[in-house]
Amino acid sequence: GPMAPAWWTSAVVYQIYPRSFADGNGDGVGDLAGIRSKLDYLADLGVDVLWLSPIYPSPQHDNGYDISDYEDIDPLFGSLAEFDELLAETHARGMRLVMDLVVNHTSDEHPWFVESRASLTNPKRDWYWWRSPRAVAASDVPVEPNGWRSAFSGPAWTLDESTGQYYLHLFASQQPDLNWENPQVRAAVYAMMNRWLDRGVDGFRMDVINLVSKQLEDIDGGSAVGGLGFSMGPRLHEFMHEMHEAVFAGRDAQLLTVGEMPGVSVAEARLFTDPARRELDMVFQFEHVWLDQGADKFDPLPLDLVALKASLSRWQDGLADVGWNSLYLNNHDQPRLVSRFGDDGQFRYESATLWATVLHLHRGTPYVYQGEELGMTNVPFADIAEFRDIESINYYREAVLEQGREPGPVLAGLRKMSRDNARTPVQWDSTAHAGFTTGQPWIPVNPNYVTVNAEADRAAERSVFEFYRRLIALRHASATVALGRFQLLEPEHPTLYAFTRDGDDEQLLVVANVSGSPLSVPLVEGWLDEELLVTNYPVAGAPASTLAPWEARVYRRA
Ligand code: TEU
Repeated sequence: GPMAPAWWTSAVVYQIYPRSFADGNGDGVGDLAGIRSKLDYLADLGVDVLWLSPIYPSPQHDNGYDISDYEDIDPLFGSLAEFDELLAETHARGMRLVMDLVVNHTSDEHPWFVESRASLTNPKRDWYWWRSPRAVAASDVPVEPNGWRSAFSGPAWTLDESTGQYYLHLFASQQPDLNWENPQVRAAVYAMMNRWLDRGVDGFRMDVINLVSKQLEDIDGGSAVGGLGFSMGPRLHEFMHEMHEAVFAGRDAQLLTVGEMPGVSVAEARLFTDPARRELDMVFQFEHVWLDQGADKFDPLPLDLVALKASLSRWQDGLADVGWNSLYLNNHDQPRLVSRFGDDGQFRYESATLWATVLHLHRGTPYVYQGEELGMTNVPFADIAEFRDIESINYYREAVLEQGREPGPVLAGLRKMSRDNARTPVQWDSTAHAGFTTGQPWIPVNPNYVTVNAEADRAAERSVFEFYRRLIALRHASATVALGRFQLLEPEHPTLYAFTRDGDDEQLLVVANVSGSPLSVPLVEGWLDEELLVTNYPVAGAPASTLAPWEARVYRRA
C-alpha cells in the first residue's frame, strides 16, 4: 500500500535568526544561551522544528552566511558544548533542530580559500572558480571573465592581484563560490554534513543550493539570483541525489531537508521533491515574494492579490500528487509580512492573523519567522547609517554614489524592502531594548517595542501568538489541513482570498478579506450553519456573509 505520510507533512518550522533572537551574555548580539532561555516559549507555540540561521565561525560580513569554519560554533554565539546542550534541551521538549547549510560559497577567510588563493598551483586552487581576465584587445585594463553581477551589487568577480586571476562570488566579494565540479569539494561537504548529523542535528536548510551547479558561459549583465545562467545548472539533480546517498540515506525518514532555490519552477521543484528520486524533502521557491518587485527588489509594487493567489495555487496544484510545498511569507531576507501585505497600523492584529490563516491553511510545511508570531512590523529607518545589511548598504552605495540617483527614493525603497526590517531584535517586553539584551544591541530595536512585544501580546485578548498557536495545533490535529486537496475559489476577485481543502470525510472553506473595508461574500452563505473552526474576529452575534476588514474565517463541513 501507499507509504505513511512523512512526519514533516504535519509539522511547522520556526526560523531563528540567532543574532537577533535573544542575547544571553549582554554583548548586544543574540546567542545560544538566549535561544535556550526561550525554548519553553517555542514549545508553548507548538512548533515541531527549529531552524537556526548560521552559527558557525564567520567574519560576519553577511551575518554568518560567510562561513570560515564548518566544524565549530562562532564564539559570538557560544561553543560546541553549549550547542550540544541546546540540542539536547530542544529534543527533550519534543522539537527537532535543523542547521543552515551554506555550501555554495565559503568565507574568503575559510582555510580552503586561503589555500586556494595562495598560488596558481595550490592543490586547492580548483576548489573555487578562478578565471583569467577576458582578453580585450588594445587595453591593459583587466576585464571580468564574464558579465555576471553579484546579488549584492557590482561584478560577481574580484581580481586577486597576486595571481592575476579573478574569483567568482555570486554574493559579496567575501563569499567566494565553491567549485562543485571538483569531487573533492563535494566529498568534503558531505563529510561535514555527516558529522553534524552524527552529532544529532535533524536536517539542513540549504542556502541557495540551486546555484551549486553552474555553467560559466559569457553572459552579460545577468542578475545574480533569478535564473540567468548560473542557477539550476546542468548537474544540480545529480549533485542533490549524490548528497542524498552520501549523507541522508538510511536516516532520511527522521530528517528534514529543504533547499533554498531562488528561481526554481514548479516542474523543477516537483523533480527535486519527488521521494522516488531521493533528492530533497522540499524547496523554498521565490515566485510569490518576487511579484511585488518593479525595476529591482528595492522598487516595490503594491500587492497584486490576483497574481499572488494564482502563483500560490499553481504551486499547490503542481505539487498535489508528487512532491511537497514549503510555505512562507517571511524570513530573514524579506520585509515584515504585516507591513508588506497587511496593515501594520489600525489592523495590525487582524491582518497578521489573516495572512497566518491563509498561509497555514495551504498544503505544505509552514515556516514561521521569529517575531512573525507577534505581528512584528517593518522599521522606520530614517538614514542609511541605520542599516547593517551588506545588500542594503551596497545597493545604496551603487545607486546614490555611483549612479547618482536621489537618496530619498532609494531610502524609501530600502525602508520597505530591506532585509534589516526582519533583523531587528525580537521584542520580548517593554523594558529597555525590548528585553533582547542588557547591553547595546548590534542593530537598534524597532521603536514600537513599547506596545508590540511578546509579553503584551500574550496578555492581550487578541494575541497574535495565541492565534499562531491554534493554527499550529490545528495542523497537528487535522489530516485535512495537512494533506487535503486545495482548490482556489474566485481567482479573479481583487480582495477576496478563498479556497477549499478536501479531506477524506470533510471539507474546509477558507475566506479572507484582504482589505480594510467590509466585504460581502455570497459564497459564505451556504456555510453559515457549519462549524466555524478559525476566526480572527470575536464571534459575531449573528452569523453573516459580510467579512469585516481583514477578517479571515475557516469553516468545516463534515
Ligand atoms: O539568500 C539568497 C537569496 O536568493 C536572496 O534572498 C538574497 O538574500 C538577496 O536578498 C537577493 O536579493 C541566501 C540567504 O538566505 C541570505 O541571507 C544570504 O545573504 C545569501 O543566501 C548568501 O548566502
